[in-house]
Formats: sequence, C-alpha cells, structure tokens
Amino acid sequence: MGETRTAYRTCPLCEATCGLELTINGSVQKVRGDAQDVFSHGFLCPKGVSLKELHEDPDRLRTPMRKREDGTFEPIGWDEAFALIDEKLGAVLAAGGRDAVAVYLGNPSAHGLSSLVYGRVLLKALGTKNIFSASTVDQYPKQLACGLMFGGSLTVPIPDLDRTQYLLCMGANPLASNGSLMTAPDVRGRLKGIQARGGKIVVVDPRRSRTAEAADEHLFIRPGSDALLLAGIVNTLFAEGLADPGAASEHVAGLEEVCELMAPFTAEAVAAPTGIAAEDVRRIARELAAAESAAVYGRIGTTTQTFGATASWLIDVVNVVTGNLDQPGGVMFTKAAAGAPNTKGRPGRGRGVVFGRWQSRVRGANEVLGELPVACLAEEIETPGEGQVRALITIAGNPVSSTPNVERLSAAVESLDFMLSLDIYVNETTRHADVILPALSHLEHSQYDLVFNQFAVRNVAKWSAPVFEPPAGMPDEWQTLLRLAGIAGGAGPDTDIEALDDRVATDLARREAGDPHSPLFGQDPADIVAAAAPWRGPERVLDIMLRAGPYDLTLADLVAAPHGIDLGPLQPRLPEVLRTPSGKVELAPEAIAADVPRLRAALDAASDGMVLVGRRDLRSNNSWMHNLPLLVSGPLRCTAHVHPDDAARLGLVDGGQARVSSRAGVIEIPVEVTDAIMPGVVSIPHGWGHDTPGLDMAVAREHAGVNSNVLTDENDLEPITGTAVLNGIPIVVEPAGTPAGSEVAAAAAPA
Ligand SMILES: Nc1nc2c(c(=O)[nH]1)N[C@H]1C(S)=C(S)[C@@H](COP(=O)(O)OP(=O)(O)OC[C@H]3O[C@@H](n4cnc5c(=O)[nH]c(N)nc54)[C@H](O)[C@@H]3O)O[C@H]1N2
Ligand SMILES: Nc1nc2c(c(=O)[nH]1)N[C@H]1C(S)=C(S)[C@@H](COP(=O)(O)OP(=O)(O)OC[C@H]3O[C@@H](n4cnc5c(=O)[nH]c(N)nc54)[C@H](O)[C@@H]3O)O[C@H]1N2
Ligand code: SF4
Ligand SMILES: [Mo]
Repeated sequence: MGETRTAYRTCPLCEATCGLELTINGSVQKVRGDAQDVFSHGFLCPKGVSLKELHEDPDRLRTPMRKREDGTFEPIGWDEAFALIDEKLGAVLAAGGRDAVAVYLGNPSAHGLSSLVYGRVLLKALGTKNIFSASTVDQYPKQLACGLMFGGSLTVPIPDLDRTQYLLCMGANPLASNGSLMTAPDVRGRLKGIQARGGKIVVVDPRRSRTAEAADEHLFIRPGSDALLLAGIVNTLFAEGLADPGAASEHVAGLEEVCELMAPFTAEAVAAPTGIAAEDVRRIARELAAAESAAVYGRIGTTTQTFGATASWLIDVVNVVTGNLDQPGGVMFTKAAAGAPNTKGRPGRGRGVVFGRWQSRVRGANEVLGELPVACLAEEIETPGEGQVRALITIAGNPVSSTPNVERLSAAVESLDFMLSLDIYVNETTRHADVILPALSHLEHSQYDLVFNQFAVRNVAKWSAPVFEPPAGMPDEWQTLLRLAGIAGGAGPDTDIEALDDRVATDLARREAGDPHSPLFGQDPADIVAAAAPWRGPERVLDIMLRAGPYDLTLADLVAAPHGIDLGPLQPRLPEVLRTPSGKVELAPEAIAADVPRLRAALDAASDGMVLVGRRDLRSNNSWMHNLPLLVSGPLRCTAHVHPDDAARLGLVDGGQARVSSRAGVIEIPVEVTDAIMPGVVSIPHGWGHDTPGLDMAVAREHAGVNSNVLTDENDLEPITGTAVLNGIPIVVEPAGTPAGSEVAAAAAPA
C-alpha cells in the first residue's frame, strides 16, 4: 500500500454541489460527504459515491474513437482525430455555410467551467444559428419568464429554504432530484428544518412523490394545469384583498394588469380542470398570504408542460403579490461570487431580455436565449434547402435519448454528412457519430459551479482541484473546445490554443476594464490578465471573474478554502438586481400575458384520456449513469406507474407488461400498480432504453429499460419558448400483446 491521502472535491453530478471527501490510495478507497463543507455539511447521495465507479468504468472512453466502414468504432490518436474533423467539418462548412453545422449542448456542459466558458468560444467561431441544448427540454420557460420579469435569464428568485415558514412545491421532487434551480445540498434536512420551526410544506404533483410523502400536505393535480391553479390562487388573493407586494411594491409594475388578467380564474372555475377543490385553492391562497414567510417553487413538472412559461411566470406572480419577493424566508436573488450577469453593468436597469430574434428554418420556431427548440432538430436535418443541417456536434449531450420523438431524431442524425460528439460513452447519441472525443474523468479536472452558484439558497463559493493527474496526452475539455474553435474558424487542426486562450482571458479583462461598475474598471486589460498568472485556461478566467465579482475574492482564496467559502444567507437585492429597461419588476410581461386567452380556454377543456408524466429516481441521472453497478442494482426502476382503478379498467396487472402508445411511437414496459399516482395519469422515467444496437455500455445494457421519449411528441411545444411538452402527453395504455386498435385500446380513455 502506498500513502493514503484525502482529497476534497465538489460533486459535479447534479445541482446540489455537495462537498465530497475522497480517500485515495492509488485509487479511490472511499467517498464520503465532506463534513466540513460550508454548504453540504457532510451530505451526499449514492451518485456522489458512484464517482469511483464512474472513474474506473472500463466502458468510459479514454481515447478518441473513429467510426469504421462497418459501423464499429476504433481508437485513434488526438492529432489524427482533429485532422479528420478538420477535413469533414471543413467540407460541410464549405458546401453548406455556417448554418449547416448544428450544435447540441447537453446537461453536464452546464456543470463545467471548461464547457461553459470555452463552449461559447466554439459557438462563436462556428457562427451557426442552429444551436440547440437540453434547455428546451428543461428550464427555458422559467428562465424566459424571469428574464422578462427581472431583466436577466439567470435572475431567478430562489426559495429561501433555510428561513421560510411555508413552501409550496409544484412539479418538483427534490428528495429524488436533489433540487434544481435551487442549489441546496441536503434538501431533506432543509425541509425538516421548515417543519421543525413550525412551518408547512405543501406539494402539488400528480404523483405522491418522496417529497410529497415528507410534506405536510399533498394535492394531486391534473398534469399541465398548474397555471390554472396558480391563476386561481392569484384571483383569490385579489378578490379577498390579500394581494400586497409589501416591501417590493415600489419596484413592481403591472399589478393592476395582473388583477384584470386573472379575473376569469376563480377558485370555482379552476377546480374542475386542476382536480383541486375550490376550497383548497382558496385555503392555499390564504395560507400563503398569512404565512410569516412563504415561497412558491416549481420545477420540471411546471416547465416541460404545455403552460410552462405561463406557470413559471405565475409562480413568481404569487411570490410577488404575497409580499414574499426579495424577503428573507420568501424567494430571493442569489449573489454569486463570479460571472453573474446580474452583478455586471449598471445596477437596477438594463436591456432586459428579448427573444424571437431569428426563427428556425423549417417550422419558424422562435429563437429563445440564443437557441432554437431542440424539438426542431430532426426536421432541420431532414428538410433539404439552403441552411439544411448536414453536420452535428454534440457536447456532453444525449439528445437521441433525451429529446422528443427519439426514433425520428435517431434516423435523422444517421443521415448526416458528419457528426462529432464530445462524450465519455458510446451511447444512444454518440453511436451515430463519425468521431467521438472523450473528456477527462470527473476526478481529473477542477470544479467550479459557475451556473449553480447563481441559483444557490446561500451565497457560497467553492473551487476544487483535480483529484488525479490527467493521463499523459489527454487534453482537458477546454483545450479540445479551443482546438475545435480553431478548426471552425478556418485555422486548421493545429491552432495555437495557448494564443486563443490568451485572447479569451484578454477579452474578458477588456470587458471588465470597460465596465464602470466593475471593480476592475479602468485597469489595463494586460495587467488584469497578468494578475491572474500563473493560472491559465478556465482557472485564469475564473480568477478574473472572482476579482471582478462582488466579494473581492481571488482564486487563491478559494484554493486556500477546500471546504468552500460561506458568503452568508441571501440578502435583499431589489432594485439593484434588476436589468429590465423600466427598472421595475415587470409583473405582466406582454409576451406571457398574451398566453392568458389560451389559459382561459383551458378552463373549459375536457380532460379525457390517459396522460403520461415523467419522474426521477435518486439513483439515476438523466440518461447517462446507468453503466454504474452501484446505481442500477436493486429493483427495476424503469416501470410505468398506473393507478389501481386504471389498471383494473384496462386489464393491467402489477408486474405485467403494458403497451403504451402516443402520436409519436409505441413502447412496452413493466407495470407497477400504485395509488401513489392519480387516476388517468401514467408515470414513466426518462433516460432509459439502453438495448439499442451499437451501444458500448455493458452494465446499462443489462438494465436497459425503455425510452419514454419514444412517446413524447416533437410537435407538441410550449408555445412561448418552444420547450418540449414532456409532461401531460396523451397516450393509450393497454396490456402488451393486445392487438392494436382493439376494444381494450378503445376503452383506454376513462369515461
Ligand atoms: N421525457 C423526458 N425527457 C427529458 C426529461 C424529462 O423529465 N422527461 N428531462 C430533460 C432534462 S431536464 C434534461 S437536463 C435533459 C438531459 O438531456 P441531455 O443533456 O441530452 O442528456 P444527459 O442524459 O444529461 O446526457 C449527458 C451526456 O453527457 C455525457 N457526459 C457526462 N459527463 C461528461 C463530461 O464530463 N464531458 C462530456 N463531454 N460528456 C459527458 C454523457 O455520457 C451523456 O452522453 O433530458 C431531458 N429529457
Ligand atoms: N436523481 C436524479 N437527480 C436529478 C436528475 C436525475 O435524472 N436524477 N436530473 C437533474 C435534472 S437535469 C433536473 S432538470 C432536475 C429536475 O428536478 P425535479 O423537477 O425536482 O425532478 P423530477 O423528479 O422530474 O420532478 C418532477 C415532478 O413533477 C411531477 N409532474 C409531472 N407533470 C406535472 C404537472 O403537470 N404538474 C405538476 N405540478 N407536477 C408534475 C412529476 O410527477 C415529478 O414528481 O433534477 C436533476 N437531478
Ligand atoms: S446530491 Fe448531487 S451533488 Fe450531492 S452527491 Fe448526489 S449527485 Fe453529487
Ligand atoms: Mo435538466
């Protein structure tokens, strides 16, 4: 045995940013929660422990791979890979122009400084408008709503979990997901804290989730109807004279408009379509108004649904009109140590957020926050004409698993002239690639959560050093991205990436030097860059960002604090945080108010037929961690939850197989009969279906499951942001083996 050492590292796997303590002796001996971490205080989940298996996974790619003629992959060297990419990508660019190359950025790319900072450099060099990401199967409705209300798409009010006396949690299951758009390690402990101080937790979900079980009250809701419930709450607050933004009043515009817009949505009117009794709607409204402090929080179930943007907006309308915006115990704005746009430029006023600056070629879908809806990707590849997508670059993404109608997308990407994936596995998506470039193991690179520190329930800053030296010759992802940027910019496969990196740092320094509100204002950009020496790459960028940030920190300060630096509880930030052109909180943004007539029509829409929703499991992480034995052991997780009444009516039995079909496709899946789901609703987790030919993930194949995105519909989008509707999909459910279109299928709709 060699020497045993202890390494501290923030877990990069989800938004909770837990501090881990790793015992190393040659290899990882043990992973524990870091008890001294200023934020997570020792908490961790099974995924954090699985970092050891992830690091050691024999299927994890460690060298570039090239597709052979016969469709299998062979390892190649880095230089060879870049030369090939230069040739193939160059040909597509030459023939089809900039828009012929599409990019898809996946979820892990939001967790890494390398991909966040240097991914942007590649996108700029490519100059394509065909940029897609997991955001349009996720949180864009929330980010756009907040962008329009507060002026910045990262200016999202976060539940002040540690001080609130009342949490209304809608369409989120943080006890499984560990929280999202709410960075909060140990949500369970923090929720217990609410109850311990006499507060109350109410969960609104079509499933009795783990979080619902831990709550004081759970209300089943018809999928897709959260905006109606929220409208009913707002209506009640106005009707009963309880609407009062309190301290935020002087900063709020549009209160009367909201009152008028919500007039049709009485508690009685919303009761039938939501499935929540009028007296409950009114009671929740009164409880929110009466609570010493309250926070309404919504996540995936409220964003990836037909009223995603409208529901996301109304969540913060309720927070505002109950006087809980920007108040301790309500919802507050995090002040991050680095890179937060709402700490840049002139405080209190700005350009705000505009969208729809360009449209997708085929469907005419609006650009949102610089991207097009990923649900449009297949048609952009399939449809000939100028601007047709002929090459695709995926960066830490698995769109052929995680976006709607994956069967169509799978066929589409197979028809591309060239596909490049930056990824660590041969999976549903990357099996289509011509070249795969791997990234370092998560234990071989540093970690700073540029994005998730901006959504944290406390102000914290943490940087972790790599636990292991990277293997010789293996570039970090930022170096790969810069080399690709060189290729995209026409400089060939041997670009001087050091020079490119200097330019990245200098550009940032120049922006800070030119911002009269930056602590670095007026300095010589060269001096700013020099002060960050000897750091290079993402660390240098981070050091400059920290120096330019609101806390007078440097990277050296973070290096000296391996358990993180606690910057204290969230503080009121109105009006300084705002970047709207008016300098006000825009309570009734036009683009979203325009959706209210559709919401009104939903009051009378008949809710017939079965619908599909998703769910997450603690031991899973979207589509890509099913190759780790620690996480896939135990009971089968990819099952369809069906209510006993539906099961009886449809002839389904617990443990039997169901055939589930939608407009987009058909799957067969084991049934779990449970009263934890409401009648008329079926729940299937996403991210499974690993028995596709060509995958190189031996463990995942043994625990394949089926892919729920065979059923989700690429034509069913939330109309404002183009975010895919992944919850509330009309489906037909019948026992497997029943001939399609049989009486059982016809009877699938509840009476
Ligand atoms: N039906 C349905 N579909 C959904 C959802 C749902 O609730 N229901 N949820 C949606 C949501 S919220 C999200 S965020 C998306 C996720 O969608 P994606 O981001 O497309 O998919 P992931 O499963 O996160 O896949 C991440 C990919 O990154 C790779 N990877 C992991 N670490 C690294 C790394 O360090 N470097 C590189 N280069 N690659 C890495 C993995 O191998 C994998 O291929 O799925 C969405 N799809
Ligand atoms: N363990 C684990 N953790 C994860 C992930 C993971 O895959 N596994 N993924 C990460 C990612 S990328 C994200 S974005 C977050 C997501 O974080 P969460 O949103 O907390 O995740 P979910 O568990 O999908 O919770 C969504 C809930 O919405 C409910 N729901 C569905 N439709 C509706 C509806 O119309 N209305 C209401 N009110 N509820 C509805 C579902 O039943 C489900 O309980 O989790 C992150 N953390
Ligand atoms: S909760 Fe998230 S950050 Fe914490 S250990 Fe689990 S996966 Fe990692
Ligand atoms: Mo997500």
